[in-house]
Amino acid sequence: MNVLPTAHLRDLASSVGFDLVGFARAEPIPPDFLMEWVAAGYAADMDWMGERAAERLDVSLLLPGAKTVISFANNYWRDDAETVDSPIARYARGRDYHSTLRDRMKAFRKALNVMYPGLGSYGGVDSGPLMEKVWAARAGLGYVGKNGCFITEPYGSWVLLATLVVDAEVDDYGNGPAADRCGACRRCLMSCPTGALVGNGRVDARACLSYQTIENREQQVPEAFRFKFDNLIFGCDICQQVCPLNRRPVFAEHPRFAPRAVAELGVRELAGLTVEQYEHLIPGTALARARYDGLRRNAVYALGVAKQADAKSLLEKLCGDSSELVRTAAQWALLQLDP
Ligand code: B12
Ligand code: SF4
Ligand code: SF4
Repeated sequence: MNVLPTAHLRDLASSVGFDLVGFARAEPIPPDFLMEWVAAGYAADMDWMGERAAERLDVSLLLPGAKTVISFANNYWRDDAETVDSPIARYARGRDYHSTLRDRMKAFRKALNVMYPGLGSYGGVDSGPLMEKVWAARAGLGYVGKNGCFITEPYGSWVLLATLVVDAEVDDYGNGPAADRCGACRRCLMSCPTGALVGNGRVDARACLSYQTIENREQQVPEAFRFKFDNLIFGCDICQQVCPLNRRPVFAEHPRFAPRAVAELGVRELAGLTVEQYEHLIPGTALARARYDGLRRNAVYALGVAKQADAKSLLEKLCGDSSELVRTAAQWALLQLDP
C-alpha cells in the first residue's frame, strides 16, 4: 500500500466537514490508564468498557495490519439566546452528533477507497472500542485536561471526536501530544458538584452527573446526586463551563449543530413530556439514549431540587404515572417541595 500524503488527507477531512484532523502511529496503548480505571470501579456499570479492553488498547485487533490512526474533531459550541438556560448539555442540543460525525467519516472513507482501492479501515464515533481521547492526543489535536475532557487550542473542549484506523502509513505523523495547558489551575476540580474528578484527568463515572443522567437510566439515582440535578437533566457541562481554556468559544456554523426545539424547553415541560411530544422531539437527537422514562425521571428530580411550588400539581399527576421509575421520582420530588 502507498504511503498516504497527509496534505491531501487534511484537505479531504476539511472538505467533508471536520474542523481538525491529525495522524498517529497505530502503536498499542499502555494498559495502565484503562485497566486501573476499570479496576477502581470508575466505569460504574459500563461493563463494555472493560469487556473489549484488548481491542481498546491495540487497534490491530480491530484492523489487522493497522498502521495509522486518523483522529478527527468537530467544534459544536453554539450560543443561541433561546437555549442558554436549557437543562440539556450543549453537545446534545442539536442533531445527534454520532450521525453527524459518522456521515462525515463515511464520506471521507468513500473518497479514500476511490483513491486507494484495497485500503483497509475501521472507524468509530463514541461507540466503537477505541480510546478516542488517547488517539486525539497522539495525533496532536490537543491534550486531556484535569476535567477529563479533550482540550484543543482553537475550540477549547467543545469538540466531539471521531477515529479512523487504516492499514497504510502516512507521510507525516506530526509532533505527538500537545503540551498540557492546565498548569496550576484547579477550577474544574473545585467546581464539580459531586467530586467526580479524581485526579490526572480521571473521571469516576459513578459520581459523574453525565453518567447518572444518561447511562444510569433504569433505576433511581442515589439520593445525594439527585440534589445536584439543578437545572441539569441530560449530561453535564459544569467542568467545561468553568474552564478558562473555554473562554473564547467559536460558533459552530453548521446547521446540524443548531439546537433543536427540545433545547428550548424548561425542566417543567420536559417532566410533563407526553409520548407524542417525545416521539416528535427526541428521535434524531442524542437525548434518545436516556429514553422516555429516564429523561422524565431526571426532569422530575430537577423539579424537586428547584422546589417550585407551582410544579406540585404536575408532580402529583406523575405520582400516578404508568412508569414506576417516574412515579418514585415524583414522590421524592414532592417531598422536597413539602418536607
Ligand atoms: C466512557 C465515556 C464517558 C464516561 C466516563 C468519562 C471519562 N472521562 O472517562 C461518562 C459517562 C462519565 C462520560 C461523560 C462525558 N462524555 Co464521554 N465518553 C466516554 C467514552 C465512551 C470512553 C472514554 C474512556 O475511554 N474512558 C476511560 C479512561 C481511562 O480513558 P480516557 O477517558 O481516555 O482518559 C485517560 C487517557 O486519556 C489518559 N491519557 C491522557 N492523555 C494521554 C496521552 C497518551 C499518549 C496516552 C497513552 C494516554 C493519555 O489519561 C486519562 C485519565 O486516565 C468516550 C468515547 C470513546 N470511545 O473514547 C466518550 C467521550 C470521551 N465523551 C465525550 C463527551 C462529549 C462527554 C461529556 C462532555 C458529555 C456531557 N456534556 O455530559 C461528558 C464529560 C465528562 C468528563 N468530565 O469527562 C466525548 C469527548 C469530548 C471531549 N472534548 O473530551 C467522547 C470522546 C465521545 C466522542 N466521540 O466525542 N463519558
Ligand atoms: S461532567 Fe459534571 S459531574 Fe461530571 S466531572 Fe464534570 S462537573 Fe463533575
Ligand atoms: S478548569 Fe483549569 S484545571 Fe480544569 S481543565 Fe480547565 S484549565 Fe485545566
